[in-house]
Amino acid sequence: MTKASKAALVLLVAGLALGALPLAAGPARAASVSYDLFGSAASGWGLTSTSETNPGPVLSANVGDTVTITLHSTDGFPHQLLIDLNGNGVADSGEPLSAQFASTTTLTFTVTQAGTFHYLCTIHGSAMTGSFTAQGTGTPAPSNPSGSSTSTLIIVGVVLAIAVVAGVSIVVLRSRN
Ligand SMILES: [Cu+2]
Repeated sequence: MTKASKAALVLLVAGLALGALPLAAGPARAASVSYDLFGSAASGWGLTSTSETNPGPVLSANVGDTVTITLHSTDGFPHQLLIDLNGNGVADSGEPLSAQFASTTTLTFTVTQAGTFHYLCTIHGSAMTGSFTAQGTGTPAPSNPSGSSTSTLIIVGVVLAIAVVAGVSIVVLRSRN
């Protein structure tokens, strides 16, 4: 094997690896997780309107996931769901917090840290609690709400692979002269 063809082979393998990387790493992380959560001041939270308990159900997701919780008030009173990431019992900047709802609303957030957190109603406090578990490394995945950045990565990978193949062809052609 000549030096030129060795170099070409290395370039080709590197190019293929780079091209395949985004395909392997891309869409696995950014899953969408949906819950319906029913709440009342007297009974707590439940995944159905007839299964409310306090503490309520354990909700779970992976770091990087987009979580959508559709909230329902089953007693007609206003409630407000807080995912209390720092455990201090009050809503702080950066913590997922729904609008107040006396019928229904939707809370959507991206999971950015691993751990087990309490959720609670900011209005009824300890009468409406539960826990939220986030599995993962604690390193947030790149946010990818529309899927566009995965497509971009795939295109970049394909362009890289084509560029490497073109480069290899030139090297091989030159080495023949
Ligand atoms: Cu409440």
